[in-house]
Amino acid sequence: MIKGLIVFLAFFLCFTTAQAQNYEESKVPAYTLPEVLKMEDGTAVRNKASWENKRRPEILRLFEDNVYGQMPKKHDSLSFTVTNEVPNAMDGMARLKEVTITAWKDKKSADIHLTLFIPTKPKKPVPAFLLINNRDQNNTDPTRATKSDFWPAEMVVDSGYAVAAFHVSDAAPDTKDSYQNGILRLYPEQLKADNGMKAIGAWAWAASRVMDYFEADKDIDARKVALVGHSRGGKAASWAGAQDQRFAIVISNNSGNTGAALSRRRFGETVKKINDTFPHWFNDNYKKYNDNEAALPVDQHMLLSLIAPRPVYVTSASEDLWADPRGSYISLLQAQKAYNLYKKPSALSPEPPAINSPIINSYLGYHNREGKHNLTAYDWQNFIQFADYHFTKQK
Ligand code: GTR
Repeated sequence: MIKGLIVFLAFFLCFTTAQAQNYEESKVPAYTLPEVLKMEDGTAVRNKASWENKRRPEILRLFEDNVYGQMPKKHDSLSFTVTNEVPNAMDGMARLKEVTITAWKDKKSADIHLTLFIPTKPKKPVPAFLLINNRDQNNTDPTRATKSDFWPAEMVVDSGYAVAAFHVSDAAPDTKDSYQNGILRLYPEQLKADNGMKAIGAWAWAASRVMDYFEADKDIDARKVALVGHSRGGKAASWAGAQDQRFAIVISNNSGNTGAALSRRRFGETVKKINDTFPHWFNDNYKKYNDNEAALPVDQHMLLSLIAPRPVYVTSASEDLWADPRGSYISLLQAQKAYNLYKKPSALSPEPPAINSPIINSYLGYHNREGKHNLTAYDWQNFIQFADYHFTKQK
């Protein structure tokens, strides 16, 4: 009898929690987005100069304080150690380099392990794709015994790009009890601050250290690096790209809540849901906005606007309602305002494009792939076309 009651209660709780998330467009609440081009004091931003000198830094600070946490700028030193090199990897198509990037601060160090394939054919330096890998390490197997569409390295190399990846666990292990054991060991003060960096910030920080390495590797054209992240990795890639203007292209794949999707729409995953499930991703201040999105001084269109004038590509998947495809597209549309200051053309239509109809020839690119939440060969094919367009065809 008691057992029956407990089973009933468990089902009831699961059911009501699942019901709490909205998947109906008609139930999206009315909302007002903060203006990309209006300062907190109400001053309008009319040109590049006031965007770059005033509004952009203001938005960055708002995201640091209220969402992702501070991005520590200082370390004592950085070293790069090539731990393995295979000149004829991928049947001669590429040179493999495995590199340990070590950051030192206050006599403490943290390692980020980079796997990098550089095509042997084209002239050096070559443009590159960097993936923040939030899935199993096998997805970026340096031996290529395991191959995965999550990181189709052969396809990327065959298209004339170097392809690289690091795993999020090096920067911050992805649990609430262990995220402190990566690069946050160098920045213990962050753990005590309400606006302190947590896991997503740490992953973004690590992407920038890889960029430091690229700048030192003569085979890589560091001015042509596309940063890719999927889902939680896509949130980190967007934040890294917003911060670090050395990333020439930013690709936010199925990044959803606190990635590309607008929080105020409360469609699919919400701020409360993400904070409750992943308390170690965003800073402590962000918890104040649980069920209180209207009080946020930012929304995610402002994160995308920070990438301007560099090309940005956002994706959704048709069955991935949790990540709010429509809300991600509206967010991208709103970010256009910053691109307009630079007169960077956009081919975005007012309504989201049909499924599997990518928008490539545009500073703001997008596709909604048919299928589930994932990073697939289809997605990568479009990333490559987007990079081809911006790095070679469109000058
Ligand atoms: C989900 C989470 C999403 C997304 C996803 C993923 O559980 O709610 O925000 O990050 O994980 O990373 O695949």
